[in-house]
Amino acid sequence: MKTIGILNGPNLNRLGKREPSVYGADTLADLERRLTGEAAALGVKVECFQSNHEGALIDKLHAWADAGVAGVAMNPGGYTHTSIALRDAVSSIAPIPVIEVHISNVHAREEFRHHSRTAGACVGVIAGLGLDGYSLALRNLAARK
Ligand code: DHK
Repeated sequence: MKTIGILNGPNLNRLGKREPSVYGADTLADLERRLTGEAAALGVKVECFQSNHEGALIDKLHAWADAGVAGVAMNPGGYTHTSIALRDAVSSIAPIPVIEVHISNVHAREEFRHHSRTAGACVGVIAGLGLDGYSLALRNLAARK
């Protein structure tokens, strides 16, 4: 059975409490439960990981690649806009597909959120669709050969 990684970066452990008007009322546990159920229906498995630390996110991408994950849905949080190292980590696990997910529409927010350093290494980007973005990424990754 295929495994899809769900990677969440800094401050996403605060989902449900953090600016609910931007990020919604569901918690990270709610999201991970939802994706686990959806994965079962798609005939795949998800492995979920969240960290507030850049290096831990990079280490997890490497570990998932070595373990043979079929793809990764990744919300790098604020590292989206700053991290060359995380982008390089995505490139380092090619050709494993990584889809970048943002809960909010980053393009409708502050200027500094308009540019992603990581997106160019990803196969696609979903932004502004709330937690549905993760479900759509999961469905796309599950359907890939
Ligand atoms: C999440 C964050 O933590 C922000 O730093 C990004 C992203 C947007 C999101 O919409 O999920 O700018």
